[in-house]
Amino acid sequence: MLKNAGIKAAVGLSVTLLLLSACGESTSESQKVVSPELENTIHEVSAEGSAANVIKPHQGVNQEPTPLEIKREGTDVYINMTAQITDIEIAKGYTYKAWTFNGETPGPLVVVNEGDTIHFTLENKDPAIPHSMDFHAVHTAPDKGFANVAPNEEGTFSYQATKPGVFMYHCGTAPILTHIANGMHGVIIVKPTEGYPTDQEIDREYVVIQNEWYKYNDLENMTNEEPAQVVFSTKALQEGQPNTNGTVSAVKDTPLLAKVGDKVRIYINNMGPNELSSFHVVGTIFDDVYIDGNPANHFEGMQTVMLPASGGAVVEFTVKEEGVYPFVTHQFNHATKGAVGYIKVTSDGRDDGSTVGGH
Ligand SMILES: [Cu+2]
Repeated sequence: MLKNAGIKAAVGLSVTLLLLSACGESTSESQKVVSPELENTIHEVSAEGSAANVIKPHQGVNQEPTPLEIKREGTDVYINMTAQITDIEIAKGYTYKAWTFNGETPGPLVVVNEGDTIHFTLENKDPAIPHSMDFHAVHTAPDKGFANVAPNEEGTFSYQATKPGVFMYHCGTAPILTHIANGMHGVIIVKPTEGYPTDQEIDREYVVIQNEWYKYNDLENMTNEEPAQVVFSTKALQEGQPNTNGTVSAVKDTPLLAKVGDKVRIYINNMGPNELSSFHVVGTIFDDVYIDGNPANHFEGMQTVMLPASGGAVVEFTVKEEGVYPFVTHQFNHATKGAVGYIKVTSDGRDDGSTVGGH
């Protein structure tokens, strides 16, 4: 259960308010085109412009990524994660001093089984700001189960994952928009006890996550403006799969692979924090879709799946010919800001080394 939550929550709130008032000033933004590919223009907030919005205690801090610790004893799952400040390249040449879980944005993929009890410990390595964890996969009183953990402290919380699905997790510390948009979000998959009715048909499965980036640590911009980048990342579901941050072009530069005839499953989730995703794989129709990843929400024959901010799905489709299949959010203003990935389909399911063309 919870350790010292009341005191930590109170300390956390006051520190947050102090920081809010201390770093509310915005800096001038210079936008430039960083990628001329096709008509895609990706507007970027300059790294110099953002440096002034790095709060003082974070200046010069770049904490090494920390591997996720996850240990199982029967149906008890012990998960240790960190809140930490780590530089993340969000577009080529642009590093964002992200507020992260474990030094990744999105944070590390967590996979548990329906019915598991999660014993979650958050170690807050951030020297200045309280953080917390809000798992959408559990029922709990948020002021207890998702309470703030003060800088340089640990908090431990327990709850059960009773519903299967592809859920978002995020930091729930105020202002939540700042914490999510600065990088504190990720995916927890709760595998259904009975599986999905189509499990036996699946040849490959991947995890894909969409998120937005805004002007660095600027709550006004995050609240009132369009995202500067909208990106896809992939997280390794099995050993050997790519595991990327939310970097423009990450899943184009390292495409997902499949073999002709494969039925591919993607666990997809949209972190937002503000925008919808209209998830579509060019050149395919989804044979089966499980909205939010719950087997009860089974749809067939869908072209595009709408994901609200925080929403997830399991989508399954068959790739019938060799080629490169882009996946996008069909809100193309966002696709042009980076939200395009590739699935490369070859005769043997391996990367044949050919250059992936444009789309
Ligand atoms: Cu946080």
